[in-house]
Amino acid sequence: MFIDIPGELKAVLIDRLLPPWELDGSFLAQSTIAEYRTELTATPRFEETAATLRNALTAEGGGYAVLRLGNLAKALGTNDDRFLRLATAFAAEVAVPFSPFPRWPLWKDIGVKVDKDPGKSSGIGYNAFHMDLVNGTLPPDYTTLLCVRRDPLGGGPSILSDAHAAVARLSENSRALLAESAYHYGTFFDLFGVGEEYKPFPILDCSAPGEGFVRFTAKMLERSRLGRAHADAARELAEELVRGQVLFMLQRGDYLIVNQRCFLHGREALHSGQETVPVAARRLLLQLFLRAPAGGGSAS
Ligand SMILES: O=C(O)CCC(=O)C(=O)O
Ligand SMILES: [Fe+2]
Repeated sequence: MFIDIPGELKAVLIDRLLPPWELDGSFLAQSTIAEYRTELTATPRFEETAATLRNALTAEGGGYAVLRLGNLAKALGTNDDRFLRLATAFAAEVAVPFSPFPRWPLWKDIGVKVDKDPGKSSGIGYNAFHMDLVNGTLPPDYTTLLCVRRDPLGGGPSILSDAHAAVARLSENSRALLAESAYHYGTFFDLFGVGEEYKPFPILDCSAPGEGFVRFTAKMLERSRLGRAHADAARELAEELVRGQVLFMLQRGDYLIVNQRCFLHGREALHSGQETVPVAARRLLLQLFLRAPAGGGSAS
């Protein structure tokens, strides 16, 4: 689901100077949320665009959206605070922005590191289907990625897949295995706002079919020791996710928002030859997480 910023809205947003944001702990302060909303609700077609965005993320069968901020990025520059404040204001219309990493700023850089595990965040290889912060009892409701620079060599399309649809295509036996607390992944250190460490966890919880998190990362298949039957069921899920995937290339200024209760995400490999690209010219995303207020409603 791609959402363009209407021309009239873009024209006004370019001249709108939002104030710097404030944090309350690791959450965007309610005063900032209110201030940004007051500034923007008067803007023609802002509310309508925000409603389209929320609907794309929460409607039946929905669960992700790409808000196309490329025109704003072009007019303001992606390094400009004004651009990041506008992206933050759109995010705040979906749910409350927060940082689970106490030592990081609200928006976290995801650059390209040629010497990192290629399958992990900021690695150069295939970043398999996953949810972010999978091993917290309360993962972020939304994960969001703002594209500052695409891979200059042309690789790295994003992949998205409807998690509940993939689960529904599995056998009952596999689903029963996925519902057992037999899975674990990664470390849990110095995190905020995502609950406690969950280890081991079930991939499927006892929510009604089609609801709840599908607590999954295909990265566990290679990086966690799992029992044979449980690993096989997880592998089947990974295959179904790929079968149902959509794939697209994020462009400069594209803002991908993923409802982690519905969709899992990942990224195909960057193009070979990243070591020949200067660090400052490599692909760069900014990541921000969102928490929906308890009760499942949107932030507004
Ligand atoms: O590089 C990307 O497009 C995705 C990165 C990602 O999913 C992550 O770092 O969690
Ligand atoms: Fe991710």
